[in-house]
Amino acid sequence: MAVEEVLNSATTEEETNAITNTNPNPRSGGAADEEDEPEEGEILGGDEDSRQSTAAVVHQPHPLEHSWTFWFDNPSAKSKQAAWGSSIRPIYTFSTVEEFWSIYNNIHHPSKLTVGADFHCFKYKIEPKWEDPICANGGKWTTIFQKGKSDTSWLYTLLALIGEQFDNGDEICGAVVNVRARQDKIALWTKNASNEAAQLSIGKQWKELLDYNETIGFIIHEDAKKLDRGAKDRYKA
Ligand code: MGP
Repeated sequence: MAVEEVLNSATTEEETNAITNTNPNPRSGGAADEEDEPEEGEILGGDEDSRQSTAAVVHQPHPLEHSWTFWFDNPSAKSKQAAWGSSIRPIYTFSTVEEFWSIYNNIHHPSKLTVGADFHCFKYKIEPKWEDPICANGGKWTTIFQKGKSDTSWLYTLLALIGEQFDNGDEICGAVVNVRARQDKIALWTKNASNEAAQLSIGKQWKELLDYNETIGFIIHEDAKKLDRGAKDRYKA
């Protein structure tokens, strides 16, 4: 099964649990136990080969094209005195579909994060900072959501990233959700801001994936460094 199919099919908790279930005895416990109880006189054992192959499918991990790292910037650890970024921490690196769901299902989604939090998912070994050498010449597309309304778009963005759904996926560094007092923002960071065609393709594809109808802007990190909040959109999609 292709990675995209696994990702798209594993969106319910039930299915996720099926994929991530590591219980060595999945038949134990619960109502299913009673249904699975052998009838008196039933021959146990059955088709051993098919049981083994089913178990193999359930436990076979599905590797992703890239490894990804979740990073978190805790608002209470941010300090006006400290250098920007000194409180950003890598949380977990994953490289299979199963690992993704096991972490995603056990962390707060944006609507449950405290105001000021930044939650990132970046390709392994790329730091979510302008200073990272791979991000340095890049920029970001930003989508804006009403407060507490970014959970679904955040999940769709993550699935698009790890499922390699962008035509110019090599251009992508990662994504971040910023939880702020009045709104949530999701930004998609890319590598080569000067490659206009690639940036526009990513921006348009991302909007389609999210079904996002507003115009979005692309800001080059160099401009943000120099002009801070005065930086203007270099591209629009
Ligand atoms: P931000 O967090 O990307 O914007 O940058 P936001 O969410 O609009 O602002 P906030 O105040 O609501 O958090 C905010 C400021 O953080 C920037 O103007 C920079 O001063 C600093 N900053 C942000 N980033 C992503 C970087 C970075 O990668 N490197 C450095 N040195 N500073 C950054």
